[in-house]
Amino acid sequence: MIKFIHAADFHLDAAFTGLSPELAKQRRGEQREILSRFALACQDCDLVLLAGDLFDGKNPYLDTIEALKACFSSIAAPIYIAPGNHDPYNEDSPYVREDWGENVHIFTKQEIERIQLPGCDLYGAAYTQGGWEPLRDFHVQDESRLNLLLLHTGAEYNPITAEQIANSGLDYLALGHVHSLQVQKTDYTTYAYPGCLMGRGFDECGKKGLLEVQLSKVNCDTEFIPIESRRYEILTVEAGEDPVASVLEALPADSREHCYRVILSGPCEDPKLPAVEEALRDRCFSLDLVDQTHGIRRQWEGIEEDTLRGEIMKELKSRYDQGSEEEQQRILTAARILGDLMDGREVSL
Ligand SMILES: [Mn+2]
Repeated sequence: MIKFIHAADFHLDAAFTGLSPELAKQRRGEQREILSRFALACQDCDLVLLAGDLFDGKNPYLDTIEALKACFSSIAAPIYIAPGNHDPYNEDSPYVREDWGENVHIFTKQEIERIQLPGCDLYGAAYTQGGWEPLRDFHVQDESRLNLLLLHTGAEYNPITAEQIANSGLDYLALGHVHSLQVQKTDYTTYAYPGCLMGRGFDECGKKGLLEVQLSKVNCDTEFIPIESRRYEILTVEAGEDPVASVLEALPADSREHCYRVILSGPCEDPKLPAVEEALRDRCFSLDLVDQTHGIRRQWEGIEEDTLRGEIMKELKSRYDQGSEEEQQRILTAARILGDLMDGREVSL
């Protein structure tokens, strides 16, 4: 059995475009601190597999390069890197320019290479320009060994298929590119994306981290290990009569550490956005407040008119009055959406 760490998509020095310039700078600094927590999680393993996109672009800050080098040198295990589409292996890549230390091996070619290690055969390839099918005609060379493949790949660049994975003879396929955690199995092969190491926007919500894998010929145990970091969270809150109180009640105790998108929803005459914003300012690392409330009085609005709107509202109201509870909910939603559409408001679902 071997025990290894599988991580990917650090995206160091990402722009954090959703934050103010000061907060974005702070977050880039924090990315470097996260590396030391990452290194701690890599103690006590046989291998570290990094499946690309460690850098967000080809010109990371020097401080970032130094932080990553320090991270690598504090890890006892050998580290293998398969560069990704954000940090492709080519002549002006930091992977070429810098000396990453003796325990770091970087795959350099857009073709699968085999490295024979004491506990396993490790295969890997770099992303250089994309446009190939890494697993086409691939099969491991020695099925009696533990076989691992490290690869940064996505459907739009270097597609792989479930059938190719199933025919690969691999025990574990360590992937990068997809920023959410995914662990899947064929009859024989476990293939996984650990997700990104830290969130950078509301499309990367929740806890982020790495996979710790214990692999033998008969078993594969994967454990997700979160790396403490600021999270992105989306919170939908029924505004109710007192939107400030509703939002404060919905926020978890550790909200100050994290980036929040708070969506105010439901019927509400006045969502009191400035007051909500003021109340939340010190309760979140960053706040993106979205108003999706709809006015109470807008229900059946225009029903008295002698217009198309009036006719539709009368029809809906009569169905509402005779409908079951479930139908009434649907009719209310329909009436609200119709009202929004006819008034040219943004439709809130
Ligand atoms: Mn990526």
